[in-house]
Amino acid sequence: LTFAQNTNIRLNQVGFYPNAQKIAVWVGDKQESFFIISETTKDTVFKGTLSAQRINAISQKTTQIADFSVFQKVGKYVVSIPNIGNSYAFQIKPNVHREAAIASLKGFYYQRASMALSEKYAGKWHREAGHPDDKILIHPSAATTQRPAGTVISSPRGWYDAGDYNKYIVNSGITMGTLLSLYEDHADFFKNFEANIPESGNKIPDLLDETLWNLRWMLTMQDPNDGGVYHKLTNPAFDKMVMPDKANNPRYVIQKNVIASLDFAAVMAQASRILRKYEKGLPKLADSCLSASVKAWNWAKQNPTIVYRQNEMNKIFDPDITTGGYEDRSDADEWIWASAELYITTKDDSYYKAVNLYPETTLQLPTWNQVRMLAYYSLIRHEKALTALGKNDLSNLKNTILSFADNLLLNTENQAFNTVMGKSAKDFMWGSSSHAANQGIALLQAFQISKDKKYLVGALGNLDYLLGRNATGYSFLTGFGSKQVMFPHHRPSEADGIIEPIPGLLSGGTNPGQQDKCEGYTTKIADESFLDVTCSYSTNEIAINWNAPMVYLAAVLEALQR
Ligand code: 9MR
Repeated sequence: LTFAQNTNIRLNQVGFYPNAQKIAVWVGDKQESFFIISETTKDTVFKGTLSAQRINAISQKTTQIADFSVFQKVGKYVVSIPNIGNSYAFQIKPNVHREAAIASLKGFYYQRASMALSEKYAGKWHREAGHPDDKILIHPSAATTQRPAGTVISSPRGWYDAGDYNKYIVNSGITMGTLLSLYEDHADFFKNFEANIPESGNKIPDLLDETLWNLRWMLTMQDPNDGGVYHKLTNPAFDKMVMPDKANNPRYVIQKNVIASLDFAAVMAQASRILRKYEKGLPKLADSCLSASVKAWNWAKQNPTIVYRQNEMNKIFDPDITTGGYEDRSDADEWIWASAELYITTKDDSYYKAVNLYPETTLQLPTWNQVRMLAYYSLIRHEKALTALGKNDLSNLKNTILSFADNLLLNTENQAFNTVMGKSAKDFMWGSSSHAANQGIALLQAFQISKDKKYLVGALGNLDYLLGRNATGYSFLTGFGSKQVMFPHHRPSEADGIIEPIPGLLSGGTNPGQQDKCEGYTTKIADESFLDVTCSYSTNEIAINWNAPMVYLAAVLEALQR
């Protein structure tokens, strides 16, 4: 224990469940053995042999695995490698990720527009209300006879998308779908899961209370005259790095389009069936969601070619809009998602038959522009409640998800960090942390289908990745771990004058694209390209569609592993 800390021993810096896999990774020259040493007594409590060396397929660096899974005693420890040094301290205990799960849900509360965050809930990060959004202008791209350009509408609430203060329907789609699916998959677990938000203690689980803040905003984004849904509510250009209440530029709702409308339709259909059980406390909301969903679906059917192309739009309409584009090239997956959710909720076969739900195209992990798997997760989850038509396809569909998950697990035991994440450079893109978390969700879905523990092990490994067992050595969840992200690209965290960033936010993570062109990158190696500076929006921003799978992964592992 007299050794110095060596940050090249990589592990989940929060800790491990007593009866689960426990792995640390040594990045460096060949070593022989390792020890687990108690932080409190300084006693050596476990001795192990490091694995054979592995070569990182991306960086060619060598690693060795320290597997101490068989050591199960609750406590606080370090991994020690003779002549090398000690790891950061970590815990072994039940519920070891409960705080991270709660904090990542609480992260959404900190993103709330249109309300003050009081000290009671926000602690030292309390702040003034920003963006009342009760006087929003109809942008010329969204003008109709009933709502000509310049018409003022009210569109309050919702979450800020990310480090910026705009609110985007497409990205709200996958975010809400992920959180609502988390609820549907583990409703019982959320009976006892409070995040100290203003609604805590009411009769609705905090997970749903939090999503309601965004759901109510989304409902205002539908044009009541025709059912089409606006792409986003935004300033013309990104705000400076100021607090929300200091960002007072005029805001607009922008062009209705088919992808925003279908994402909206999917979310509203799913929300409707969930909120049906809470009708007493939320009168008529389930009905409103369902009729909003159907209207959006019908608008999409009537306007299937209207897509969002920001540059094209700017050639025609003023003012120019330069904030996040969320321009999706393909709508096939949004049709699949909306039809599946409407079918599940209404049991009306015509939605099931309306689109080709099972195209031959390769299945891809969910992301804001790829939502097909969300449909499949929902269909499988609701198997028992489906009509005969849908039930018929279910065994094939389950096999599809299982083989997708098997493919994720393939060769994990040879990967440099023994994680599903990071087998190839393709895993590292803008928002790669959410890719790791979404891989985790796919594995957890496979576990739900098969009850085969290997999927659980894979999912937990990706949580370990996010909390430190990775090539950067960072824990990507603000407020958690020993080597924390301190300077996320996040306006409130930058502008509030408080040293610690707002906690419970998932940094986008490693991305060799380096699109921000900030100074300070030391490498272009795909699994190492990360910069903890505010400037680096392409590696170190935060976003709601990244936090949602983080909540899912941490909460479900808590539900299953404890
Ligand atoms: O997450 C989005 C990523 O996939 C895109 O490559 C990137 C550039 O278009 O935009 C990301 O989304 C950003 C959005 O456009 C605006 N708010 C912040 C989002 C996260 O960086």
